[in-house]
Amino acid sequence: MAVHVPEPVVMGVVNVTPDSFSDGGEWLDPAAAIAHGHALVEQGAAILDIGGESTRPGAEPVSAAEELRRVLPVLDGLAGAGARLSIDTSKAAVAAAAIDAGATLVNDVTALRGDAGMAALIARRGCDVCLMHMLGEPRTMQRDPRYGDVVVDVRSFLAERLEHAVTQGIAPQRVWLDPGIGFGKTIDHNLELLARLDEIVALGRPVVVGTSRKAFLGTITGRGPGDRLAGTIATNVLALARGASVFRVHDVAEARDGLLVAAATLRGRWTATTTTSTTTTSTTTSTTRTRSRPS
Ligand code: HH2
Repeated sequence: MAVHVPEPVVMGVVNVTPDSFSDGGEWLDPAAAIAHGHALVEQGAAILDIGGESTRPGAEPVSAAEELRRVLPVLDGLAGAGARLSIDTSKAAVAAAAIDAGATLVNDVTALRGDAGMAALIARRGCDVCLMHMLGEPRTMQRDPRYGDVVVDVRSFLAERLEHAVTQGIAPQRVWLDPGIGFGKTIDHNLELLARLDEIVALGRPVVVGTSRKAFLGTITGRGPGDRLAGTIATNVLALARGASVFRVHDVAEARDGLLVAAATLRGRWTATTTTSTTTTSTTTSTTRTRSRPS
């Protein structure tokens, strides 16, 4: 399996919600969410994914007004923080206000199926969009999900959504794809998707992976949401090796380190990082070295 190993991009999660599955309520206060976003940028997040509605299994939907009330002050506070801003929403009204506030990526877990106005908005505003696979909807999605071949089914769904986006006027190079780990999937479905992620990467668009702290990691390791970092990094490294390029994580510093070392190993090329403080702040030197390979 010869797969191109992309430069890993870390997307840090900023959940401005009372009920997210792993950090619900921690960043509901706008000042706390803004400080958290800045900390994630310091740790190496190139993108901040800001969301005001939980999509955990069983979550109840929230109104656009409430979502906006949660995310807008946080977007304002993080504009100019040094990372791209992504809005995690399936509502066009929320996406439109977020774009006005500086977001350049719309992370739509419904893949343009949740709001009839979303595709036209993204086409008009010329921003990037992440289209994610989900079977059903968050309230019911974990009730006995079934597929023929999960990878084939998810891949054809994403191919169809990519085509739909393009027919709605969204430039194909603006579209990122995500298999939707944990969204209407059993543990076996998640593991099969990760093991055969190269088949999704073959669609030719950047692939986003969101395994961070998810339940299947807890099922395998016996650990609660706050103790699933090692499992998260293992899945991110495996996904990188299969060609994924964007990693949506809660624990940015550790994921970034794991991905940098994995990418250097897989590519035989590395860049030295000089640590300039005792915490997580660092600057990267420009020297890149290539490992000599035995002929
Ligand atoms: N996972 C979650 C939310 N948004 N977006 C993409 N593209 N991919 C994902 O895997 C994904 C996502 C769920 O994680 P989290 O935001 O931590 O939880 P909650 O939905 O409960 O807020």
